[in-house]
Amino acid sequence: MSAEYQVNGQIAVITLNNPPVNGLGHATRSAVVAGVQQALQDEAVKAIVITGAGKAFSGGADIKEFNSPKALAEPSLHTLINVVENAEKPVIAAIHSVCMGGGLELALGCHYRIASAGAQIALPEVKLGILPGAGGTQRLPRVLGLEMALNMIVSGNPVASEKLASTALFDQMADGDLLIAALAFADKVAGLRPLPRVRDLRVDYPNSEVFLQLSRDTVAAMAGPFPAPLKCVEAVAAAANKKFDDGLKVERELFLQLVQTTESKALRHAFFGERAASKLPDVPDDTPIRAIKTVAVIGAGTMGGGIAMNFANAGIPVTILEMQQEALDKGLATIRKNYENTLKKGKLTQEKFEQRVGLIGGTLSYDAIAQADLVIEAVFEDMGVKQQVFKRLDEVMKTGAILASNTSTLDLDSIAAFTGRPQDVVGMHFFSPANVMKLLEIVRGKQTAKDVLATVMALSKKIKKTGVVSGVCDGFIGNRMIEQYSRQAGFLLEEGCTPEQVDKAVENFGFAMGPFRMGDLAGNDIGWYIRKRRYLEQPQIGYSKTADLLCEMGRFGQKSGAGWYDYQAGDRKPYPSQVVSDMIIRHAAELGITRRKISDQEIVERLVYALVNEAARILEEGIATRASDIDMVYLSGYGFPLHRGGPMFYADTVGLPKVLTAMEEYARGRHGDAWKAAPLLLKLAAEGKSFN
Ligand code: 3H9
Repeated sequence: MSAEYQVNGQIAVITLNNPPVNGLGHATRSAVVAGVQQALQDEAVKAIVITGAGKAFSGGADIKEFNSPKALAEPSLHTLINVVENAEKPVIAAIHSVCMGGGLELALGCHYRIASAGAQIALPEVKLGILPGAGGTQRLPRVLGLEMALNMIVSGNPVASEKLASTALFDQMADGDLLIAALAFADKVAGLRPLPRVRDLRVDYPNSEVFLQLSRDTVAAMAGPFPAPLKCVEAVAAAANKKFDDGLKVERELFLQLVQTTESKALRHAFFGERAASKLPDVPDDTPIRAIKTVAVIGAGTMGGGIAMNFANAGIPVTILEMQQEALDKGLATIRKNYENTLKKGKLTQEKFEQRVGLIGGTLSYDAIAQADLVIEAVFEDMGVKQQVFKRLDEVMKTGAILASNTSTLDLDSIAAFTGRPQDVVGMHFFSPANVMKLLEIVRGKQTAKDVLATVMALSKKIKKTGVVSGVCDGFIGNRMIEQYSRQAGFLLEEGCTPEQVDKAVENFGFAMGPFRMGDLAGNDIGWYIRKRRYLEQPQIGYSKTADLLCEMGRFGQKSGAGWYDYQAGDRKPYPSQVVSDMIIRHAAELGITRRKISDQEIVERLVYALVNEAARILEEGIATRASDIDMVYLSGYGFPLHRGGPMFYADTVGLPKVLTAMEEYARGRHGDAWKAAPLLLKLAAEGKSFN
């Protein structure tokens, strides 16, 4: 059922009922229009209340219908709002929990609005790359004023209903039961005429053009590659400068333009991708989860400390285990310092600071963590060390505890085999800095139990991470792909690029950081260590030796004061390095390579298509559940540009046949073997299909 109709005395109550958030899809819109018409025809009915069942008034238009015929099918949201606004009996919106987007636009079309405290009020469309397209940009400024409305529309951020209590948005705040209050209010206004309509209000703002110009300048500077924020300003400007109906036309035109943009499609893809990632086809939503009330972390290094902070931030007590008192003290002091910095920046209250610091303890004894519900190992990336830790954990941890490894490359199934309870072992691969980065790769071993996966996926939401499940393979989803990207970056140096040229090209494409600046930040020795292992295990894989030569020079990156770039003391700014440039040119000469001028387009294509090709294999092998999971890994953990939607979405946008044609071209160059197309990519391209 998409909306229920009931008559309560003289008042008709229409309850939106389209779980999970009462999205205004076609069926719901139709049901509400039918309800209003029924109420208008029923002489016994004097007023109409519209409210929402469950956990929302309404989360807005049904995003799943966008770009489908249902989105525009009559009754459209416009028609619905017109029917409500032109009704001859008062219509009252009874708002609670969530009132967003089209939901708020519907409420603004009602004659009166009554709200419970704590409801989230927002026009979040800009976050989906669009603007409120059902009158929100014209009506909100009429009740909140130009400035407050513009801020809400351009930011998309929710405001608590009680903060808007004194504005013309709400006629009354409900104390106690919302429906009882709404019915009483409806009785009170049932006979009042004329019916107030938001569209009839004026947008009063002296010198509005000066304010709007300032807003255009500020928003243009902040919007980056996204067109929607500036269009939001344009639509709001129309509310100030034009008659209501003309303003609506401007809004409609801008909405239709934005909804077709790749940027908006990418944002919507990311919205649904994030939610889809928390679901596994063979782990049903009702899988029981284990209670995680206490957590232990093994290792007080940068990673262990960052991981611990996530749990303290979520109010979960966490104990860090170290082998030496000195290392433990150092780790705990670093955590404290991190929190102090946040406190100093005013991003944490004193009370929260003390609470969080108080939730993190330290120990040198395994016995002290035996009762933890979850233990996460964050020790040195070496199988021998992991073996010692997991054997010990198997001995001491209580039955039912989840044993997680933060390994980024090692075989989780081998780690699980060090214990007598492989079903309880799972990978929780955090990304550095672990208290900041959103991504959490959840690694599913062959024997990982379903309730363990369900628990960790639920926990990832609690600690505000984007959890993505990966099967077991070298590097899992993210690092396995980045290896191909890094290989291409290395080959490009030999063939003619400088590190700064490569970095600049991918940063212009939209990556947060190019591969060489990233290497200097993360530490070039990490990749060196992994490659040394690969040279033994998989000698057939070719790498550029430039990165090894760099490490042999002791240039590990920012931490050693020099890497691909030079650094000055106390400054993280990278300066092009003559020494590195000489090394690259010398090495290319030794290989007999005639260096050439390489275009930015080639740089970007080689790096990004290398990701895409490996991702196609990952998808085909079932390491990732769906293409959008891979996009979520890259958007939340590797700085892939959000407006391009992730590597798979981007490849779909380019067109898979075009991607393949470029790959064939690169396969004719050096290291052509790196461009052997993944069978899935070939298949989809041949069938005219896409990844997503
Ligand atoms: C709009 O209104 C356009 C108009 O201006 C003009 C039109 C002409 N549609 O986030 P959660 C699903 S644009 C369809 O995990 P929470 C979501 O996919 C719209 N589905 O829960 C998920 O489904 P599943 C403007 C939606 O409690 C489930 O709900 N509105 C929609 O943490 C739970 O989601 C927005 O941009 C939707 N509109 O947060 C609001 N919204 O279980 C976007 C949610 O199958 N939504 N779903 O994975 C949100 O910000 C949050 O979902 C909300 C709930 C705060 C509502």
